[in-house]
Amino acid sequence: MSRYLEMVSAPSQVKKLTLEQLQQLAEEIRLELIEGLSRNGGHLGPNLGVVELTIALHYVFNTPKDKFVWDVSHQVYVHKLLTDRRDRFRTIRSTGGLSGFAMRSESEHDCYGAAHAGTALSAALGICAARDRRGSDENVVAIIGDAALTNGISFEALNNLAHTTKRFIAILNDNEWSIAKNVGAISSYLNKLITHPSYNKLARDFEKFVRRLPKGELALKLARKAEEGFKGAITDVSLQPSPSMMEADGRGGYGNSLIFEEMGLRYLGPIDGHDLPLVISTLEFAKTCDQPIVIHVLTKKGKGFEAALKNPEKFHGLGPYDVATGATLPAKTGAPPNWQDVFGNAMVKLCQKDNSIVGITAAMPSGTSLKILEKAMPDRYYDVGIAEEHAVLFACGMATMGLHPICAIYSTFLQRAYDCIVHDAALQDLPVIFCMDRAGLSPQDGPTHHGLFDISYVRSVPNCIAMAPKDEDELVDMMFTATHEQHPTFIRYPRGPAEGVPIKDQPRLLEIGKAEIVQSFANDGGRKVALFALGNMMNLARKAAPKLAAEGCDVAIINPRFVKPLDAGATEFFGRAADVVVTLEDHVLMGGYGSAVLELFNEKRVTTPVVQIGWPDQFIEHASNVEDLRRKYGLTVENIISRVKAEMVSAPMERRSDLAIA
Ligand SMILES: Cc1ncc(C[n+]2csc(CCOP(=O)(O)OP(=O)(O)O)c2C)c(N)n1
Repeated sequence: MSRYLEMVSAPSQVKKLTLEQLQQLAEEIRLELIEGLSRNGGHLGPNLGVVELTIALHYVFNTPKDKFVWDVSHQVYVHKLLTDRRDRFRTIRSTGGLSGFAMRSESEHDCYGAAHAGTALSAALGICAARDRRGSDENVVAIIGDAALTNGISFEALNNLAHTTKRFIAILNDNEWSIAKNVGAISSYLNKLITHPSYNKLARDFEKFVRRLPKGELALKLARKAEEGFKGAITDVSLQPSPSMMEADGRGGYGNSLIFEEMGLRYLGPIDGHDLPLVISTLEFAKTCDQPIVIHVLTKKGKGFEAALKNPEKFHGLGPYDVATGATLPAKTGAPPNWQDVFGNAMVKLCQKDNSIVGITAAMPSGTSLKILEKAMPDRYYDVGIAEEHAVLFACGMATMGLHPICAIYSTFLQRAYDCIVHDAALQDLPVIFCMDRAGLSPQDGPTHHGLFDISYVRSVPNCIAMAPKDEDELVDMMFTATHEQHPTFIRYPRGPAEGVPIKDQPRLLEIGKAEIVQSFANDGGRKVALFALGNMMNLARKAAPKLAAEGCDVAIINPRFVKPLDAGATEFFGRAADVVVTLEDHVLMGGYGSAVLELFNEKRVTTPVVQIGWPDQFIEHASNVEDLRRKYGLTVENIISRVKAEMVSAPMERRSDLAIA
C-alpha cells in the first residue's frame, strides 16, 4: 500500500487529505523520522514532538506566501518532508545533502534561516512590519520553543510586538525541555500556566468551542466574536484571582499577571499539540485574529519513540542509533576522550583545588560536558539558560568579586556575546575565562555552527589572552594557566576526539605568549620550511613534516600556543630563518592566526613568503565529516606540500637565509 507520505510532496496536497488521512500521515512521518535518521543521526526528539503541529500548519496556511519562521529550526525536518524535499530527506546533514536547519537557499518554503536560538520572534516581526508597510496579507507564524523563549532577544521582540503590528501568530511549542531540562523563572512560569486550574478550565472551554467551529465564512464570524469573549475571560482570570489562587502563592495567585497579555498579545492555551483536529481549529481561529496572538502548545519531545521519550536530552540531537532499541554506538575502546570531556574533568580538578573557580554554561551542560562539574560539585556550577550575553555579564560580575568564572560556550554561540566581551570583560580587564568549545568545524550542522571566527573577534580586543592547545594535556595546562591570570582569557578547542596523549597529574603553568618549538631546523642544507601549526593543526603539521623532508626540505615545527600575545621572538626568528613559512589554523584566514603572523612580519620587515592554510572568506557548508570539508578547501597534507613547492619555485634562491638555528 502506498503511503500518504509518498503522495504528499507539497503543502497543497496536505490540504486535500481528510482528518483520518492526516493522522495516518503523522504516523508515517514518525516512522520516516525514526528510520530515516538512524544512519546519520540528527535532531530526532524535537522533530517527533512537532509532527502534528507541522502538519496542522501546512493544512491551515499556504507557504511560501504565508511565512513560517522557526526558532533554532532544528525542528524543521517534518516541514522539509512536506515541502518538496522528501526524496532527499535521508541525505540530511550529510555531504551534498539537505541542511539540518531551515535555509533560504534550500527552499522557497524556508523564508528565514536559523540555528542559533531566540531569533524567530524578531525576524517574524520584521516580516510583519514589511508586510504591513506594503499592505499585503501574508500570515506570519513564528514557532518558538519554551527554552528559546527564555533568550534575551525573544523578550526584546515581545516588548516591541504589539505596537508594531496587529497580525502576528506565535506558537509556543512547550515540551519543558531545552537540550537538557529547561531552567529558570520563565520555565517555572510556563509550568504554572500548564497546571493552573483556571487556565485549564479556560483552555477546555476554548477547546470545546473551536472543536465545534464550522468551516468557511461562518467560522470567521464566530471566531471574531469568540475572540472578544475569550479576551474577557482571560482578563477575568488575570485580574481577579480567586481565593484558591491567593492561596497558591500568597501574592494573588499564579496567573495574576499573564505575561503575554500584559505585553499586548492574546494568549490561547495551553492546548495539546498532538491533538491534530484541535491544533488545526486553533490555527484557523488564530488566522482570524486582528491582535498578535500566542498559542501555547504542549508537546512531548520524542513522541512515538520510547527510547527518545525516556531520554529527551540524549535524543535532542544524536548520532546513528538502533531503530529497535535506540541504542547508540558505544565509544571505541581505547579511543581518545572527547575534548569536552577533558574540559569537564579538568573543571572538577581545578575547582577542587581552587575555591575561586566556578563553571558557567548557557544551556549546554552535556554539549560542553560541564555536567561533569554539576554532578561532582553542584554548588560550583551555573546553568543560566540560552543566554550567552547574560552568561558573560554574570561571569564579569563574579570576577569583580574575586572569583575566576569559567564560561564554557561554543565558539559560534559566543559570537552573540561579543559586546559583553569587549565592553565588560576586556574594557574592565576582568579575569573571566572563556573555554570555547567547537572551535573549528561542526561538520553536520554546517555554517551556523562552525566555530571559525573566534580568533579574529578576540584578537582585535585589547587585554585579551587567546590560546589554542595542540592536545588535551595542553588544554588542561592552559585552563590551569588561565586561572592564574588577571585578564580575560580565551581557550579554543575543537569538537570530537582529542589526540590521545596522557594527561599529567599536575598541570603546568605556561608562560604567557611563549610558543613551543616542537622541531627545530636540522641545518642539513635542505630548504627551510617553518610550520606554525595552531592548536589541532599540529596533527596536520606532524603528518606534513616527513613528506616535506622527503622532498628535500629542512622542516621546523612550531606550536604557537598563543594567538595573543604572539611569541614575537620565536615567530620572527623562524620567519627570518625559513625560506617558506606555513601557518596552519582551523579558522578563517581573514583576521586569523596567519594574519597575526603577517602583521608581525610586516612590522619586523621579515620578507619570507607565507603560505596560509585555513578556511577561505566564505561560509563553509555542512558535510558528513571534517575530512570531506578539509579535502575540498585544502586543509590537507597534499595541499601544504604543493603550496610549499610552488613557493620554492617562485622564490629566488638568494632569498634563502643561511642563519644557523640552534
Ligand atoms: C544562541 C544559542 N545557544 C545555544 C544553542 C544550542 N541549542 C540548540 S537547540 C537548544 C534547545 C532549544 O530548546 P527549545 O527552544 O525549547 O526547543 P526544543 O528543542 O525543546 O523543541 C539549544 C540550547 C543554540 N542553538 N543557540
